[in-house]
Amino acid sequence: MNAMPNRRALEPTLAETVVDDFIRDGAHLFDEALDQAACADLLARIRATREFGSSLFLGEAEFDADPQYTGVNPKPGRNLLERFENRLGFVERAPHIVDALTTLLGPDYEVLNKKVVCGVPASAVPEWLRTRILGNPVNNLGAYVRPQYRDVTYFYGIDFHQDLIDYKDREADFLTLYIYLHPVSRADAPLYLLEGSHLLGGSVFPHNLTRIGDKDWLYRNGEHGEVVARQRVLTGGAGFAAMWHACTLHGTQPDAADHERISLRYLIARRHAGGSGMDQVNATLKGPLSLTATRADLAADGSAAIKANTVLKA
Ligand SMILES: O=C(O)CCC(=O)C(=O)O
Ligand SMILES: [Fe+2]
Repeated sequence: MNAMPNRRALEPTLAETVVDDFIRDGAHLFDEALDQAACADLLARIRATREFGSSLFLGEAEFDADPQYTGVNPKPGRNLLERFENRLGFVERAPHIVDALTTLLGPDYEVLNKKVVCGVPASAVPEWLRTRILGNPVNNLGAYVRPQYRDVTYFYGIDFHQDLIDYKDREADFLTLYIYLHPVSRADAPLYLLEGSHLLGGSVFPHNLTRIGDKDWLYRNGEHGEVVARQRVLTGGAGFAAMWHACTLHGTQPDAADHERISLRYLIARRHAGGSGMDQVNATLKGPLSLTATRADLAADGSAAIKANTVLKA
């Protein structure tokens, strides 16, 4: 008699929450932080590999002698995380992370890519380079970084984009898992997520966004319609983790602090269609699940062909 009410009936499970959050917001922010001691340890090891200052960069003449805009991101054989493979268990085996990934992608999910991402503070960017990149939509600084340091991705802000941007002709069958290794405040280039923007499916970069009010953006994706997307600034402590759909718009402003911001970024995909939470999510999208072209901002050599940036106005 008087049996305790079933806890599940009162509180949604993590699996239910994750799918609901992806359907509604195109993102899930984890309540539970990852192991802080493990974050601090990994962060110290990453910081010990180099000075995150102006010594990262080529000189102007050196750069101009042979500009390389492509192939400048981490890749197999040149990825700092390969050195720390045995120190990533606090992320990859955290039960709540595994649970959420399994729910969305099935038990045999696949890591497509993982890397260290660094938000570079203005003080570290040489004057000549700052002048050159001012107002560019995608300030991935890989082109200007000395080759031996290209085992990390360096940003001086990136405009609102979908992570589908790097996957022309691939279905949005993956998500991004993003982890802060130290506290990230407004000044530390926090991620700006546009909640609900995934609903319109894949869309060519740069995106059609008009600010409405303090926090919202009117986002149009051509014939696929429009949504009002709420801007969510992801400030958080060490071990803060979030994941978002490949069609969810997000970006960062340049790091305004006097030190770099260091995070981990994973792209993780399902291996089979059918039966996973991602199928449920994708069934609700009103736009395309894949794109034959993802961006219209680049010249043939991979350099920026347009000067425009929306996230700077956020
Ligand atoms: O870490 C950042 O500043 C932006 C990261 C991002 O959105 C990406 O790498 O796709
Ligand atoms: Fe991104």
